[in-house]
Amino acid sequence: MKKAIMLTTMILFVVIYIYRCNACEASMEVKKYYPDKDGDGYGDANSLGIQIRNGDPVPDGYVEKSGDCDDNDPAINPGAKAIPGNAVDENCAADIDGTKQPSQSGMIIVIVGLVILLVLVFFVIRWIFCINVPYDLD
Ligand SMILES: [Ca+2]
Ligand SMILES: [Ca+2]
Repeated sequence: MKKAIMLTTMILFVVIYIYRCNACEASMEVKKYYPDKDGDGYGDANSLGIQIRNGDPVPDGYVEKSGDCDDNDPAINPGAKAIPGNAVDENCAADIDGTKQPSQSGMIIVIVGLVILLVLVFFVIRWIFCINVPYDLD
């Protein structure tokens, strides 16, 4: 009987300990919040944000989402629809009306891909037509 009481006590202790640890970890989790001056639901993209523990009150004017490239205009945010031809980046895509140029590394990858494709096409054509190109012209 004494062993059963001790075992039950130990199990109860472990269950309480695990429950408290999980509750403690949940309250220690933090989220970032960003200032949203224009109230469109997207925080200032240039802000580092503030960290708030789960359950703690979020200050007024702060939101979870970031990425607002113009936090003074509620019509401009990552969720807005792009309007072509007006020279304004409405959806904060850093692409004003499709004028974004591909990056230099992207261009290099495209060029290398084209060279590899041309070499493959050359060998396939050569194989199809059985062209014997003499390598040693002596
Ligand atoms: Ca905003
Ligand atoms: Ca636009």
